[in-house]
Amino acid sequence: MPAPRTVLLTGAAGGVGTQMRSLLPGYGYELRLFDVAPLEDEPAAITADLADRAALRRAVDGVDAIIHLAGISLESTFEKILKANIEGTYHLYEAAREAGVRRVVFASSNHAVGYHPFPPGDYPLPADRLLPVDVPHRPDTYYGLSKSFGEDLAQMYWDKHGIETVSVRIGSCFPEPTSVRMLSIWMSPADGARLFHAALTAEDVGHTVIYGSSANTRVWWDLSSARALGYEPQDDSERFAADLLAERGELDPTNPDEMYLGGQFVTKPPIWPH
Ligand code: NAI
Ligand code: 15L
Repeated sequence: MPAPRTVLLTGAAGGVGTQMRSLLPGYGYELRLFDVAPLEDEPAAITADLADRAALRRAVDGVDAIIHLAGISLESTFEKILKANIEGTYHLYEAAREAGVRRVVFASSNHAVGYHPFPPGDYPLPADRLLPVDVPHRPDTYYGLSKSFGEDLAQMYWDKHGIETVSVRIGSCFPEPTSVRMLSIWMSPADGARLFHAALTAEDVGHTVIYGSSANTRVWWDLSSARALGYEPQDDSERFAADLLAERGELDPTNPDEMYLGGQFVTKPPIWPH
C-alpha cells in the first residue's frame, strides 16, 4: 500500500483528536476532520453525526486512510453506546468500503479486555508475564463491549472486503498519568502520534490488534505487535511515579476496584450523561 497522505480523523474535536490535530501534520499528513461537535477554528471540518451516511460518504471520499476516534469514550447507556459506537463504527466501515478506502486505524480500548486481572510481579515485568494481545475479549462495560465489537467488525471487513485495520487498544492517552493504574497503561500524546503513524504506514497489516501505551517501566501488556509495525515509543510514565505513589500507594490486587486491567470501569460503571 502506498504511504497514506490524506487521512480522515473522526472524533477530531475530542481529547485525543485535538492532540492528533496538532501532532500528525508533522508526519506529513493532511487531515480531514469529522466530529459531531463543531470545530470553530477549523472551517473545513465536517460537522456531522456518524449516523449521517451521506456526510460520512463525503468525508471518506478521496482519503487514503481513516483514523476512527469518534464515539462515546466512557461508559453510558446501552442505547447510546449502540448508536454511537456500534452502529456508528458500522456506518464508518460501510462508507470506507463504498469509497474504496484500504486502511483504517480503529481506536479500540483496554476496556475490551478490562476484566483480565493485571499481571502480578515486580516492575518491570518479565516478558512472559505481560498480557498477550491474543487474550479473549473480556469487556468490562457496554463501552468495552462496543470496542470488542469494533475489533470483530474490523476483522470481518478484512476477511470479506480486504479493508486493513490496526485496532489499537489504547490505555490512557492524556498529557500526564493521573492515577497509579495509569502508570502502567499511559500513552503520551507524542507516542500516540508515533503509534498512529506506524499503524498508517506499516505494510500488510491485515487486521492487527495492538496495545497502545508508552514504554512504561510498569507496563502490563505486550507491545511486541505494536513494535512489529515500526512503533518505537519514546516516553515512560516512571517520571510521574514517585508523586503518585506517595499520594496513593501501590495498587491493591485484592481490591475489586483496583485488581483488574479496566480499573474502576469493572466495579463502578457510572452512567455519565452524554
Ligand atoms: P473524547 O470523548 O474526548 O472524544 C470523542 C469525540 O467523538 C468527541 O469529540 C465527540 O464529539 C465525538 N463523537 C461522539 N459521538 C459521535 C458521533 N455519534 N458522531 C460523530 N462524532 C461523535 O474521547 P477521546 O479521549 O478523545 O478518545 C478518542 C477515542 O479513543 C474514543 O473512541 C475512545 O473510546 C478511544 N480511547 C481513548 C482513550 C483515552 O485514553 N483517551 C483510551 C482508550 C480508548
Ligand atoms: C478509555 O477507554 C477511555 O476512553 C479514557 O477516557 C480512559 O478512561 C481510559 O480508557 C482508561 O482506561 O484510563
